[in-house]
Amino acid sequence: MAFQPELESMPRDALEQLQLERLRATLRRVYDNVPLYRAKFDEAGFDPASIASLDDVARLPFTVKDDLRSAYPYGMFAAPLTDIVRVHSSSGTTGQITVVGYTRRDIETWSDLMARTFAAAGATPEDIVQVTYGYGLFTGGLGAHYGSERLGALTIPVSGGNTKRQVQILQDFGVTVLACTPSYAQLIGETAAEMGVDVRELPLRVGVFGAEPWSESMRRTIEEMLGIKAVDIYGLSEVLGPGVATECVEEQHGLHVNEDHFLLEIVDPDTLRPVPDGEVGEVVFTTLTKEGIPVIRYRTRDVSRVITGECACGRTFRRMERVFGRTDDMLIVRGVNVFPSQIEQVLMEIPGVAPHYQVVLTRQGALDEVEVHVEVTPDFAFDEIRALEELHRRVRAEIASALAVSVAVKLVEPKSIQRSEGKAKRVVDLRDVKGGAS
Ligand code: DLL
Repeated sequence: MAFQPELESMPRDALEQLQLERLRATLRRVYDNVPLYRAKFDEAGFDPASIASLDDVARLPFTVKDDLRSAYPYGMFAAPLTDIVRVHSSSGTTGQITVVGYTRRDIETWSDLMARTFAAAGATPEDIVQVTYGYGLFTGGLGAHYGSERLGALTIPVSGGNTKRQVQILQDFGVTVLACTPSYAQLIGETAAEMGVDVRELPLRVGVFGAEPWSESMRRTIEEMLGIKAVDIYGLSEVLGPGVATECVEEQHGLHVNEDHFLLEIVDPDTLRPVPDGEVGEVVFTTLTKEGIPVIRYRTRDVSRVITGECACGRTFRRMERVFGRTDDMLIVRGVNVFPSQIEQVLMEIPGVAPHYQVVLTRQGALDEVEVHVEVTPDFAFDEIRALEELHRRVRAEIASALAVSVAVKLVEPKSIQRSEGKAKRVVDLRDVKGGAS
């Protein structure tokens, strides 16, 4: 079901007309209010009034994370601070944090888009939603919270952490929808099992999972463990927070981008030229209605592609494929590009392998070495050398056959890989640590 069917199923020509009008207004707004954009446009010889069609967007300069860093904290806001009612901050692991601001209207839009997200996942006002994304500067908690309330669902603002209490609430409050990262959903399932609670017996039926890359086979693992439908949701602070794109539960095939609010492009990360639909590249967004901090051609560093063709659910918004990973997380193993999520996809298909792994990078001389640490399931006979050797051989062989490059594999004991209550850390980079991994 759609939350705003008249918008989400708009005819394409009406949608493109709306996008063009909104793009014009956005360009005017940033040119008049944000010195950085005025300077960039002037330098590129771009007159915001000259935009005649959506294709003209290719003439616009890109925006990158460093632009936001250099404008820290409020320098890229396009509305006066008196009109800003909320700020969030991005969860970057390196460098200075970036700050994003929302006007009251931005919060309204965000709430609608997150209500769309929950509705697309199959939630209704009858549902009881446990929001386990972190509340705070991270956009996940409050973003999901406002959307669930906007939909009219009963909303439980638990935030992340205290996993046993999460299970308790899941069990006692009649929760039907769980919103958290896929890796935390796994930990909740595992913890429930240890507590003797079978989540499959509970009323829980839908997971609204995102904020980190996860593979199709991870989805199936989680769906089976929890007895639910798991839906992928995508977004980023610089563009909005969650609510940029979402899968529909009917098809679970690609994430519908809320195109009435965001212009989607996929570009070749080297040439920065837009690639044809269906080709893989870096995802770029231009916001069309944001007031607090509009972004023009923001380079997300996320890698995906457009799924061509119409979706059977009736939404007309184009779909992007689940994000494979970030260009920063892409490994180059003897010349072959590999994303951790591709390794995950292979691992999850192998019996005896638990849904917990880490990719450890070290440097041996001038060469980068990759070792995948793979946890075995608790029922696996870890002390049986033969079984261990056989599993080790199989994991290596399957990765090599799927990715066309072989990597070192280390099987590790159950529970030895650190669990996450938010975004999982799949890549451990020890290349700058003296002596490498021990
Ligand atoms: O993670 C917003 C969010 C919250 C999305 C809750 C979904 C659910 P940031 O902390 O700014 O915002 O991180 C954004 O996370 O550029 C992607 O690299 C990654 N990411 C987010 N959703 C997905 C997803 C939030 N479904 C960054 N699949 C993005 C893969 C995702 N990666």
